[in-house]
Amino acid sequence: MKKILTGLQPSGELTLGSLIGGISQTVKLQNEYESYIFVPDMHAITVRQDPKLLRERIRKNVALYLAAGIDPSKNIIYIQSENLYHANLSWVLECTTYMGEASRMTQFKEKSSKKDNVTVGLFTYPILMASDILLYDADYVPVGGDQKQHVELARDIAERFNKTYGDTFKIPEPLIRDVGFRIMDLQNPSSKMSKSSENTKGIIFLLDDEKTIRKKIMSAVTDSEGKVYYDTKNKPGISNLLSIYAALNDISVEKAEEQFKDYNYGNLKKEVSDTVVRVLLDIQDKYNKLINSSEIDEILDRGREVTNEIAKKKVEEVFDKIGFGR
Ligand code: ATP
Ligand code: LTN
Repeated sequence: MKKILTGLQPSGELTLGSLIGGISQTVKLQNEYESYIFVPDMHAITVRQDPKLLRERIRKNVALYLAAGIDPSKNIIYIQSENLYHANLSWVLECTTYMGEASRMTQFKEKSSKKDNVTVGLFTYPILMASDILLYDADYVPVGGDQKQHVELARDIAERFNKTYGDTFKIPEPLIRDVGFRIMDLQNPSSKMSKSSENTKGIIFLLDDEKTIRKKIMSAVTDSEGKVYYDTKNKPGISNLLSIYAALNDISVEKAEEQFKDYNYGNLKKEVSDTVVRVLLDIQDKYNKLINSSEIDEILDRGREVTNEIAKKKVEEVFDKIGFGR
């Protein structure tokens, strides 16, 4: 069976973008693949985190994965920092990566240009991500469009290592969902809906209440043309609403476009709100039952055990090949 592997950072509250671009892909694929989903808490500290909040969010992430349909009997679910091999392999991979290729990462360029105290960790972040992927010989990595370049870097690193030391790593491929691969901010539809943005008016969090969800969608920025059709360049706001609707109802954007072609913007927003509310209230209901349960700890204990065993073997193989130790 082929393997998929993905993770969602606990660096902020998960959003509708995280659900559509991240979790829901794994939910769809979990029956056909051996599936790994984890919480990359070590990635989260590339920017400063409050320790108490970070710990809360790690647990919240896991509860949300489960509430959104990740089946613990079909997935290995774990926390990155509970497996020390991730950081171990990452060092070796840092020494397999050139400054030039790491410097080309768009996400680093974007994030570092907006901050004052940029950490070295933010720069080497994609290499830790390569380690996450290569440790488990993942075939496919379901991610949003923004992470494609990082998976491509993991491929390049794996190929280089294999060429130098002999066949060691599987070459992974990104798996980008076609509909809604990039959900945009409702107030600023030319930028990604991001859990780390300062202005939360344009972001739907998975745990927002019904009133807030409706208010945010009804006040989404659109355009003055008054016609509903998909055109991300000239109509980013309307296109985003169509993408959200299509992704959550599992239909094509064309079908959504056809369905709403005679709607005015107010009615379109109302329909989109109804869909988002339906999906998120169902997730929240399940989340509330899970968040304080011991089920989460049992699942994570199992994940820690299984992944440590797999990762240990891979790291020992790597250390042996590069000549470490006695
Ligand atoms: P942010 O920039 O919001 O802090 P991130 O990219 O670090 O977030 P994660 O929550 O770690 O986000 O991402 C989990 C997955 O969801 C990734 O595969 C990412 O590509 C995807 N994703 C996040 N936001 C969006 C979005 N707005 N549209 C589509 N996919 C998204
Ligand atoms: N960088 C990713 C989170 C992430 C990840 C991974 C995703 C860390 N390690 C390994 C897939 C595979 C993000 O920001 N969304």
